[in-house]
Amino acid sequence: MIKKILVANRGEIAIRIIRSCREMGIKSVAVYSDADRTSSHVRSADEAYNIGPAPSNESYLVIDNIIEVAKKSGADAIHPGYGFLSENANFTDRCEKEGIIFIGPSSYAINTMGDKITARKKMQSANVPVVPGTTEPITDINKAIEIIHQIGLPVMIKASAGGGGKGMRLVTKKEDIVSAVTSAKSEALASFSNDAVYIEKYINSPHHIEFQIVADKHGNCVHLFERECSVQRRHQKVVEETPSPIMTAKVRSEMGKHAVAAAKAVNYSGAGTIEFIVDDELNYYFLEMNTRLQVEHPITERVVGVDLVKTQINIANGEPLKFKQEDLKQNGHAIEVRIYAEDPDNNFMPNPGKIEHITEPLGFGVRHDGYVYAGYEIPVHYDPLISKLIVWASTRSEAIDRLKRALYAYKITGIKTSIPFLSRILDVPDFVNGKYNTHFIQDNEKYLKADKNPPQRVKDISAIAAFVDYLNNLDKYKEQRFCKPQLNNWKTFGRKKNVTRL
Ligand code: MV4
Repeated sequence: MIKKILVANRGEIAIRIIRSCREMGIKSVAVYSDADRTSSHVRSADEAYNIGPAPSNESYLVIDNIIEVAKKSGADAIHPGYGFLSENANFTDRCEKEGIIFIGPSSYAINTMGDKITARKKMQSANVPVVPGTTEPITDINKAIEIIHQIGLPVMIKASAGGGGKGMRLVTKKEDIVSAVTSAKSEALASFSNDAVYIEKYINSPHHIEFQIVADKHGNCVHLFERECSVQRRHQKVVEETPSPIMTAKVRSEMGKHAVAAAKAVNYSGAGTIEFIVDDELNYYFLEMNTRLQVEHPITERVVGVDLVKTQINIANGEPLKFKQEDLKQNGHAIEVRIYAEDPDNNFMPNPGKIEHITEPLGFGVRHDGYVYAGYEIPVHYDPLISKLIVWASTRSEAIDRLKRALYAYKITGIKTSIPFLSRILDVPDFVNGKYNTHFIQDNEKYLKADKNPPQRVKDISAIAAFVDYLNNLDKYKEQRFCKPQLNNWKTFGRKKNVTRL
């Protein structure tokens, strides 16, 4: 039985995992880089250890350092969260070698799904629909041209080691085939040290719909329905919701069965996600499998009523799933938005810096998974995700109203955030009507741009508000100008290395 878990991650997801540990009576161990001494995941765990300098390849990605802390602290298991080492099969193998439970799938499942060509072959043999295309790496350009003639243009050239849009080329004209294959191969080699590429028919304006699955080590596997993730910007998800506004009961049930078949084909255990691209006629094709807990897992938790982190831990303990497929139902509607420290009105430039003030939204149907606090300085070294706002309501329309209300109440000063952009999305007619695909953001630019010239009355009110704030906080303003900034206790405390029991 797992008694102590090392959380090999930072920020909001580390806190999310620690919460489930505490509810299960499991001790938690946080790790932190030099840049993260003041991050609140350090405080929420039972113990915390420094694992190196700020850059993640010197801290959160260093397998030796994490294993060393696991041993020193006596952790019997490691939860990798998402990103960092979560889909690194070497890390999984190393944990096994050291007798530490890796809370996730086998290295075989990670490797098979991580290589897209191998995954496509596996899916074909399990009768899971894949996008028409090749299941062998392109070695001969003339053969590639021949295949493209059979499939028909347009096609996508994709890196086998890729995913999330890297090493991908769209080919619309015959003349471009050779250069697209050549450049995709060299980009794949540079990014992944693997130049294998394959061909897929291009699916125009697809939806990104993914299915959550969980599988235990006794051969039981169920799906927890879909998440609609088509609102994306540069392959970054912005809004996720469940149920998908375009789904029908029949297609949902078929896709769910295929998602389970996909997981079973690699003997999967743990929580995972099967990504599909779906066209307007609801034809769907396996795209890739994410062999980790995902950022957007809370919407599934809310609608299905299952704690996915607890489920992962129970599976790692060797327990059978506590529910069968027929026990699971979708209840109501959940939407998540990702709040980033970035300036939506300046090309989404990352905007790390010090949070002056934060008021988190509360109330019925609102969940806020974050990690920042007033006075906290967001490090430049990591993903600029500040938090995730998740709302639930019995209908989609009420969920949208609730999310608007929560975003209205959410106040962060000191840095720019994506909050205003997210609010604008919720007013776009195509979003309100649930009629959107992966082109949503580019198709709705005119609705999503900030009004550069607010009405005079808004400027007047802002000026008055700023002046009233000044009058009410004369002391603070003086202090800012003439005093040294107050020493932050957490910074002082965090300066000691290998602090236990923070
Ligand atoms: C595609 C596609 C159209 N046809 N494959 C982008 C990220 C990577 N996971 C796969 N991606 C796509 N693959 C074929 N055959 C369109 C995309 C795509 C996309 C997919 C999901 C969500 C957002 C997207 C944005 C642009 C392109």
